[in-house]
Amino acid sequence: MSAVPILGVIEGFYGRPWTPAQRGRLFARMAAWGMNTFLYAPKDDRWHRQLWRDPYPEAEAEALRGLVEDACQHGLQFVYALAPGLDLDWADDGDRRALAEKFVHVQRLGVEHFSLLFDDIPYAVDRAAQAREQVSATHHVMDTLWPDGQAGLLLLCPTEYCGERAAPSVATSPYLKALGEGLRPGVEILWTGPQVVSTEISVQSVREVNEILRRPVMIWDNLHANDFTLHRVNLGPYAGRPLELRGLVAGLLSNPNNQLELNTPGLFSLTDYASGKSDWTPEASLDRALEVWLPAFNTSSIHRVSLDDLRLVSHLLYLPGGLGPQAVRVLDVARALVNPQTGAEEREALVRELRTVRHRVITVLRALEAGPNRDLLFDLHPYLVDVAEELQRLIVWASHRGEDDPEVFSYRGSLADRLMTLGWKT
Ligand code: GDL
Repeated sequence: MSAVPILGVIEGFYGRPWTPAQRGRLFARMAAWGMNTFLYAPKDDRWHRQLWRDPYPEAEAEALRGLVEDACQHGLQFVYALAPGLDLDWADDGDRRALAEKFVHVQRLGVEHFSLLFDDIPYAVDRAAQAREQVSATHHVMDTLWPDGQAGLLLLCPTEYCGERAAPSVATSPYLKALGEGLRPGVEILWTGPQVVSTEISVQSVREVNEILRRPVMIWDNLHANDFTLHRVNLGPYAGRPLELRGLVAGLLSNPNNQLELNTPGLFSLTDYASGKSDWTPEASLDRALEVWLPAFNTSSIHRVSLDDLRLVSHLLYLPGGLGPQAVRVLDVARALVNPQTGAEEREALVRELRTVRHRVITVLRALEAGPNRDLLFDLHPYLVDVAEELQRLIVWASHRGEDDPEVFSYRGSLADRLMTLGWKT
């Protein structure tokens, strides 16, 4: 039994939205794991954000209707989000009308729960005034949708949606204060924690924001999001959130990796956290999640993937806050290998260790290549290849030291890789 009333997934990332078939698979998993809410907010559905005023064309409208039905059949609340903030002019009657009409259009497609997103838009000079306009837009939408009183969820994503965006601070932000004072109690407010991608969300930080917003926040969790980088995918557990947090929030919604098939560890572990007992730990939760995920890897008779192999893959591609324990070891081994002080004998042992790691990564890759689960293969392939290739280059280089150096260090990364290695801190 989940300790939070609203538990689910946000399709809220930038980039290619999921397909109806992908969402169908997600809904089945969410239902099986005990989640109850799906927030539809793909930044690059044009009618969600760029063309927010326009109704969905016929084919897209039918697809949306089908999606709402699909969610409903899986027992999930489907929340439709509109993101009008890029150019909504609240002083303009036409825009007020357009906003109301768009929500009614979506309501006619069967949607019962709604959301207004004002994230990632320019700040007004007077932020409190900006908040008051957003309050007024939200109430206008509610009154249009529900003339007899609120009949579904209404979620609002503020422009200051995390601690680092609150000015001058969470406790003293005129913007957050105006939202808290102005918004009707039935409106839930989304919050990503201290940062956009919060590696930790403390109890104290949530108490602070709840106080100024005068309600428990609904967490929009970007812990597993990866739309801001090509360099990583997040296969670690739900972590960095104390269990006590569950009693302080209106809900927990994860905006996960773009690669749908790679979200089983993070999403399963989130549901596991939501219903976890006092001895719950991220590490144990990860193992339970990987057990659920493992059969997806063992669909061919040619290669077998073990739970240990999968744990290794998860540790190599872990969480934004840090590497998994086995990746920490791999990095230590690699550092020792490139250290000129390391003796020949030790080097051999280190190379053997890296070969084993690489072999296990390749085993996972081969198992997927041989099986029918192409979606999982294609989602995971780039990341496994990336790790295996870099390990191989290191192994070849280390094995040839003292001989003619093979050409393994020609630079293969991008400008972005080089910028990342500059080592400055924000
Ligand atoms: C954001 C965006 C979100 C994006 C995420 C990670 C919120 C509220 N908005 O700021 O769409 O996926 O960062 O890049 O999180």
